[in-house]
Order: sequence, then structure tokens, then C-alpha cells
Amino acid sequence: MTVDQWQPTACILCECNCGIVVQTEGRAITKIRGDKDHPASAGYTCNKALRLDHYQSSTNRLTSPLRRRSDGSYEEIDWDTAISEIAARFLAVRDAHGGDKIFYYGGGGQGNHLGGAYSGAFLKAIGSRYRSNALAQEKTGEAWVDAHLYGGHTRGEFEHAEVSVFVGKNPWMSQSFPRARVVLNEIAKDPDRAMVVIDPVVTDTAKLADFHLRVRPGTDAWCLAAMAAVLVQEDLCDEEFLATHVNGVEPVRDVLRQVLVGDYAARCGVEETLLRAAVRRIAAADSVAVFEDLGIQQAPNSTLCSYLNKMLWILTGNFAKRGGQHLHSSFAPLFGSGGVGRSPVTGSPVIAGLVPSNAVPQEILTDHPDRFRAMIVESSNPAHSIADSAAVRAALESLELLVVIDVAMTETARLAHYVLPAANQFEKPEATFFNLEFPHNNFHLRHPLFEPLPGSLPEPEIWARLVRALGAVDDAELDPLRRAAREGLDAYAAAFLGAVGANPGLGRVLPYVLYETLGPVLPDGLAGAAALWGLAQKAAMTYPDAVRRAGHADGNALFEAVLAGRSGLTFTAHEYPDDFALISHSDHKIALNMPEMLDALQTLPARPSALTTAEFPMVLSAGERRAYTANDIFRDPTWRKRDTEGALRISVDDAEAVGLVDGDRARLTTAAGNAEVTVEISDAMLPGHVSLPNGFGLDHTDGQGRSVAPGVAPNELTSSQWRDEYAGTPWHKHVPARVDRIRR
Ligand SMILES: Nc1nc2c(c(=O)[nH]1)N[C@H]1C(S)=C(S)[C@@H](COP(=O)(O)OP(=O)(O)OC[C@H]3O[C@@H](n4cnc5c(=O)[nH]c(N)nc54)[C@H](O)[C@@H]3O)O[C@H]1N2
Ligand SMILES: Nc1nc2c(c(=O)[nH]1)N[C@H]1C(S)=C(S)[C@@H](COP(=O)(O)OP(=O)(O)OC[C@H]3O[C@@H](n4cnc5c(=O)[nH]c(N)nc54)[C@H](O)[C@@H]3O)O[C@H]1N2
Ligand code: SF4
Ligand SMILES: [Mo]
Repeated sequence: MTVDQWQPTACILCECNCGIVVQTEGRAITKIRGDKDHPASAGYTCNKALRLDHYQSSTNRLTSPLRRRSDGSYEEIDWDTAISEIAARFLAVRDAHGGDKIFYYGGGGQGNHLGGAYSGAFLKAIGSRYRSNALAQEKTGEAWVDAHLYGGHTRGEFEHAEVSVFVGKNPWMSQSFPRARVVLNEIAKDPDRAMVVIDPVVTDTAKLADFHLRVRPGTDAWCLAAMAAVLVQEDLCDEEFLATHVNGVEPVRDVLRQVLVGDYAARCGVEETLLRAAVRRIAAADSVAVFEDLGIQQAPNSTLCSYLNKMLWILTGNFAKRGGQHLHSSFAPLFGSGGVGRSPVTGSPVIAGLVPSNAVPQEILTDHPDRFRAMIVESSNPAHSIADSAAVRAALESLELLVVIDVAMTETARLAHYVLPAANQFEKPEATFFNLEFPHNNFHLRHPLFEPLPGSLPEPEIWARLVRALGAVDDAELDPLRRAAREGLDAYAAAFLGAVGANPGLGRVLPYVLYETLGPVLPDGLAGAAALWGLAQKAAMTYPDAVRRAGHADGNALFEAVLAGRSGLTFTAHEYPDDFALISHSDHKIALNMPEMLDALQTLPARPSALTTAEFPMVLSAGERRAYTANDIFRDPTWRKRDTEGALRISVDDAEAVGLVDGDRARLTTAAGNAEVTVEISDAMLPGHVSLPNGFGLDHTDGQGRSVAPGVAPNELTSSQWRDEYAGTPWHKHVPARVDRIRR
């Protein structure tokens, strides 16, 4: 069937989730363009969205639950068998070792968080406690700092900022904020605005910068400390803001006063005059917004760098004003709250509720009595995306039970005892909780474009079947809610409060209760959106004024708007001073003094600023975002129009020293392994620095049954122990390596 009508949905390739409109034919997406009605993207897309049919029409979809045979091959089984066996085997693990030995990884990629919203019911019912996902290999260091400073996640308002600062972030390629390329071009063109980029590579973003601080890889801590020190030493702080809104300023200033700016500039390889000029430009601006990303979050001293870069906007008072940095509302929090716990085996910090990804192999591959025994992986490919793939594979293989929920037979699925085929993101209602904007924050529920591929099920249904199989809920208890749901949302809200009040056990499996009782009355195949009712109520209670200002009278009205708004909607409209109310400390002030970070700062003079060795003299950044990378979402490599091998970028000097010409094959070796790579000589790279893209080395069988796996899987070259001392986040951007010519 051809559907000529343009149907709204969203791109699923990065956290922006730009609104798109599509036409379809049969099960294929045939035409794609930006959706002008989307409140955040307003018609914008990057080059990648137009390639989405390579996801939709992938020839590598799973179409039946699979069970591993003793010889390692898989047999197709029916859903009832799969669900009852999986539930029985998880119950057996719980009875033998405790439910807390069942570990959950994933819960959503760049386009899908609804499945993860339902997993909690099953996990709580079985007594599982520990979980993790990709955020624990990038954002947990920042989350720890954020929790201390103001208790929430911040985003910069780049659209309006006079000065935008990108620290280890290349938004031209990686996007991450609305209409990124448009905004970057606007900044570059406007003589009254400026851009500061801290990156060792001359990226497409750096090319647009007014101040490119080309740090040596891994030396950002010295650069950022020097920048913060200039603010203090040259009296460039916003004293009124600090006096009114910030606690603990003096201990921070005392330490920054001691920083030898010239020495630190030399340590990071940036001209002192350029560094000072960039800081003075920041200090002179009416508004400053800062984005830190993987270039520091996955490099040495990462947590300290997260702390230090925030000085650039806090000491200058660029908060709670147009074009500044903001706390924001969330439709559902991406990060768990609560203090820092510890993982059971390695005692690693559990920040934002997440065990560090890098600790996963050690939490399993040990005879420690508290090791994880069973695992569920949903919408994630840890055997490819976590450091040290060999260790991850060995760990996953040693589990008593591994269940993977995915659309494809991934590197991780191939290690599972059971693989459950999910309907893909255009075959079910979907949404993400990447709602990170201020003052207007948006949420987009996408309606299904297609029926689920035969044999697959949407995750909400998979989780509901698993909860039912546990026998955790007496179904008769749900009948009053089912009846109320048929009467409308007001009756439902009243019945819901009564039911959960009378039986707190239902509260534990809330998403399941909503799916089972409200789901059936939702129109247009939107049963899977039922959990959003609870989130809408919560948003309306947490931000009553901002939700009303956005035009929603209460939680039910917000939920109805979510169901109806095919192109997404604004769910909160804040005013700038609301930023202060969003600070979670009781006095609503920023708490600047973090003793651990100030201690770390004081050890910088003694810390090594290079970690390379004679054996591994180069720094490899393993996992750069490029025009044709999109995590592990596309398995079909023909989606790429360029850079099909995922070339190793190397400087002109290094290529000459090794004896390489463009397009040569070379051997890349690290402490963890080695790989053959195709070389691209690039004047964007500093001598001593090479980079490989992310998302390569995924295998794929094409329509003719041919198997291909172009490029290098970056985590065959990375190590588990190579990680931040506070947050356990990996140093993927800073892997000591060697490049050799291959002689033939
Ligand atoms: N095209 C594309 N876009 C994506 C994704 C994708 O796969 N492809 N993935 C999405 C995801 S999950 C994420 S988390 C974001 C990540 O987005 P980014 O963090 O922007 O992506 P990267 O290219 O990995 O790293 C950013 C920059 O860090 C620089 N860098 C390397 N070493 C250092 C260093 O020592 N110091 C500094 N200051 N910089 C350094 C690199 O040169 C690079 O320009 O992208 C999102 N967007
Ligand atoms: N060396 C190195 N490693 C890295 C990085 C790096 O820069 N360098 N980057 C890290 C970062 S920032 C991130 S975010 C992670 C990302 O790594 P992962 O957490 O593994 O996430 P994705 O690549 O998004 O994987 C998405 C998975 O979801 C599946 N999928 C797609 N649609 C659906 C669906 O509808 N339902 C289900 N159930 N599954 C679906 C896909 O087939 C795929 O297996 O990688 C990290 N790993
Ligand atoms: S910016 Fe992100 S969400 Fe938007 S089109 Fe590009 S990849 Fe898709
Ligand atoms: Mo990421």
C-alpha cells in the first residue's frame, strides 16, 4: 500500500529526534523531509535523517523469539514458550541467588525510551536492583558534579547565546541541540557573537570558531583550570551573581588564585594570549552557553574537567538569563536520583543509579558471591559498545541467563540464551526522554507508521507478558481501573489514586498497571503510550505553572495533548528566573565547593599530561562522530555515502613518519588488541593523534546473503581499566596506540 500523505514522526539517530514527515510504500519509508510543525526542529534535519529507510527496511530483522541450543545455534520458538521459560529461569536465578543478581542494561537508544519505561515493573517485581546503560560511559561524571552543584542537568541556550563554548564537542557532526548547523552558521556570521572551541582536532565546528583552543589530547584539565583561573585572577567574575546565588565561592577562588596560567597553557599546548583572550571574551558577554561532551567526558581527568568547565558560566553569572545555561524540566528524568551507591563486586560508584559500563565485565566474571548471574539487555549492544569487547563477551558468556530484546541479531544477541524480537521504532508508539530544553521544553509521542513486523512485539507488550508470567499481580485487582478507564481520564485518575492507595504493591509495577488498564482504551494503536499518563501527571505536579503556561490545564489535559500532538508539543514554558527554583538545594543556591574536585585540581601540577609510552606513542580517539556514523543503530553499511571503511585519520607528519599514503592499509595496535585500518591523511589532526569513527565493525547480511562488516569495531582496541577515578567513565578518546605500515 502506498501512503502519499505525509505522516509525522521523528528521526531516531541522535538525541535531537528532529521531527520529520514521511511517505511510505508497503513496509518502506520512501520520502523523508523535515517537519516544520515540530516545536524544536522546525523543519531542520541533518544529512542522516534522509537515510532512515536503511533502518526501516533492514534485511537483518528478527522475526521470531530464539532459544540457544547446547551447540550454540538458535532455534525459533513461539512467544508463549519464550515468555514462560524466561520468566521461570529468572525466578530460578532469584530463588537461588537473590533478585539483585539480575542486572539490566540499556532501555533505549537515541530514539526509543518507551520500552525502558515499562521494564521497571518487571525488574521491581523480580527484585532486581542494579542497572546501567550508555550514559554510564559518558555522562555520569558530569551527573555527579551536577548533583552536587545544583541537583540537575543543564543545557546551554546556544540559539541566543552571545558566546557559545564547545568543550570536546563537535556539534556540526554530532548535533545534540536543536537545529545545530543553522545555529552554528548564525553564530559564525554574526560579528557580535563568538564561538570558543576546545578540541585538538580542526573539526567542522572548530573551523567556524573565533577562538579555537587546540589542546593536546587529554590535557583539558590544565586548559580549563587556566581559563577559570584567568576569571579569578583578572577579576572577571560576576560578583553580584556570586554573592546572591552561589555558596562556597571562596575556597574555589583560593585554589584558582594559585594556578600558574602560563605554565598550564604550556601544559595543554595552547598559546597563553589566545587562552586569555577567549576568557576575556566570555567575561565580556551578556550571555554564555557551554556544551561539554565526549572529548572531555571520555578522556583523562574527565570528572575534574566537567567541574572546571562549569566555572566558565557560573563564575560569570550566566544562569537564569536569556542565552545562558539552564536547568530544565524533564518529562521523565533520564538520570536516577539518590546518592552515590556502590556496585556489588568492584565497589564502583553507582551514579544516577547506573553501574559504570566499564565495570560490567568485572561485576560478572569473578567468583565473588555477589556477582551478577543473569542479565537483560534491551535496545543496546554492549558487546560492541562497552570497552574491551573480548572481556565483555567472556563475561556475558559466563552468565546463567542472558536475554536480549532487539530488532536485530547483534553482537550481544549472539551471546544470549534467548533473543526476543522487538517491533522497530516506526512500528509502535515511541518517544524519547531527551527533553533538555529551556525555557520551552518539548515532548514528542510518535504514532506507529506500520504494524509490527510479523513475529515481533512492541516492548510494552513484551514486558507486560513477562510480568503476567511472574504472577506478581492479581488480575482481578485491575478490573476497577479497567472500568474507570472506559469512563474517561477524570474517572481513571480518581480510581487510580484509590487503587494504588489501597494496594501499594500496585505502585511497584505502575507502568504495567497503566498498560493493562489504560492502554486498551487508547486510540490509534497507542496502548504503549499508557505509561505517559503517569509521567504527564508527575510533570503537571512538579512544574504546575510552566505546564499551565504551555497551555495544559492539568495532567490529564497534558496527556491528551501528548496523544493528539502528532508533531510533538511544548509541555513546559518557563520564565528565566525559574532556573533558581529548579536548583534542588533548599536555599536554591549553587553549591560551588566540591572538596574532592578542589583536591584533584591541586594535584594537577604533579599529574602526567601525556600517557603515551615508547611502545604506544600515539593517542587514538576511538569513536569519533562523523557524517556517516550513528552509534549501532544502522547495521546496513550501504546507508553510508562516504567514508565507507571508517578511515583512521592521521596527521600529515605522522603519515610521513610511518611511510603511509592516503588510502593505505595500516596496522593499529593498542594494549588491548590490533586491527587493520584504511588510512586517511588529514591536516585536521595534530601530530601524535589519530582517530577512528564510532559505530563501525557491525556485521550485516545483505539481501543476497552476503556477509560484510566494514571498518573497525572500536572496542576491540579499548581496555576496561582505562577509566576515570571518580565516575568510572572510559577514556575512549585517549587510547595509547601505535600505527605501523603493512608490508605486502
Ligand atoms: N553523526 C553522529 N552524531 C551523533 C552520534 C553518532 O554516532 N553519529 N552519536 C550521538 C551520541 S550517543 C553522542 S554521546 C554525541 C557525542 O558527540 P561528541 O562528543 O561531539 O562526539 P565525538 O566526535 O565523539 O567527540 C567530540 C570531540 O572530541 C574531540 N576530542 C578528542 N580528544 C579530545 C581531547 O582530549 N580534548 C578535547 N577537548 N576534545 C577531544 C574530538 O576531536 C571530537 O571533535 O553524539 C551524538 N550524535
Ligand atoms: N570506543 C567507543 N565506544 C563507545 C563510544 C565511543 O565514542 N567510543 N560511544 C559510547 C556512547 S556515547 C554511546 S551512547 C554508546 C551507544 O551504544 P549502545 O548503548 O549499545 O546503543 P546503540 O548504539 O544506540 O544501540 C542501539 C541498539 O538498539 C537496537 N534497536 C534499534 N531500535 C530498536 C527498538 O525499537 N527496540 C529494541 N529493543 N532495540 C532497538 C539496535 O539494533 C542496537 O542494537 O556507545 C558507547 N561506546
Ligand atoms: S540532528 Fe539528529 S535527529 Fe536530527 S536529523 Fe540529524 S541525526 Fe536525526
Ligand atoms: Mo552517547
